[in-house]
Amino acid sequence: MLNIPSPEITPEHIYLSRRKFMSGASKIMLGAALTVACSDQTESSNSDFDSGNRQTDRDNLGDSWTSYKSITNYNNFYEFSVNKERVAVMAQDLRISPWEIEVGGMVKNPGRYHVDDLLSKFDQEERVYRLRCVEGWSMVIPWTGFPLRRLLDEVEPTMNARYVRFETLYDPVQLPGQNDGWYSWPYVEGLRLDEASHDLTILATGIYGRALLPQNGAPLRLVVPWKYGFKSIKSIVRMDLVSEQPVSLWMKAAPVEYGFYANVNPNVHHPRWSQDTERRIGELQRRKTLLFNGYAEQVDNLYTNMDLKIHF
Ligand SMILES: Nc1nc2c(c(=O)[nH]1)N[C@H]1C(S)=C(S)[C@@H](COP(=O)(O)O)O[C@H]1N2
Ligand SMILES: [Mo]
Repeated sequence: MLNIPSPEITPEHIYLSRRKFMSGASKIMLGAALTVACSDQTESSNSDFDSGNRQTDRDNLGDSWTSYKSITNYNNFYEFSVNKERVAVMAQDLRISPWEIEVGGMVKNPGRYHVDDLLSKFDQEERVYRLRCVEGWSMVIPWTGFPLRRLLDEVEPTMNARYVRFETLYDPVQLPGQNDGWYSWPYVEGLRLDEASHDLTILATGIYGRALLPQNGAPLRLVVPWKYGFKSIKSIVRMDLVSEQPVSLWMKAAPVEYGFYANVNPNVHHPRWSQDTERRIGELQRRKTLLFNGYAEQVDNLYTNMDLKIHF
């Protein structure tokens, strides 16, 4: 039997469920084509960027940053395209300024914020994180942003608030993928309040010290490095503090495949593929996937006494 290493060869998370008619053989050929296209593009170096006054160009496990070119040209953003290599072009005209984000629900101080105001209000920090997509590929991305906790402190969640629910812009004209009736738009994600308040959880505004580009979720996107990439919702316009666990777009689309927690976990496999290993974009060898994407020391206390196979 041909061992297809990962669903990365397919362009979308629920590819198989949608395109059952596609034969195994043509899938493998498409896979080969995409892999070639991808390695072409990831070969490029970071040399066109001055990393002069940075403290490091590696993450905390010693891995090098993924090239800016790959980070900005190999994207999952279904509002534009399910083809990772087309997202960057399709997204370039997204109007990202002015941009407001509304924070409401169970908070003492609901409000609307201009992204520009958030940028001046909160110190922007650089955070180099691994991003592990549920499809089995990963990158190391030097984000700029600020802890989500800062904004939560500002709005003051009330006693009954237990979760944060996030929403992406809904605008089928600018985001043509939202005409695809397979999914329930807008893209929604959620975190438990303690996860949202964790120091690793940031709202990102930049990459490589530059302003975030539309394909990466400009002007403001969530980054939760110990969870699969799909939790890191892009181009956020709304956040609500709620008492009930939010239902995300992926939970609605395929509840057996995508749970609420989505913690990176090599011991809990996707029903259609293993999560044992991943391919770091720009590298040829697959590497072992780490529990909580290598951030177990920082986050495993959030999940004591929880069965991660049930709460996947
Ligand atoms: N709104 C929105 N957010 C999204 C997605 C999406 O399709 N729409 N894709 C997710 C997935 S599956 C991944 S892996 C990451 C990819 O982020 P990147 O393209 O910046 O690397 O974004 C996540 N956030
Ligand atoms: Mo992903």
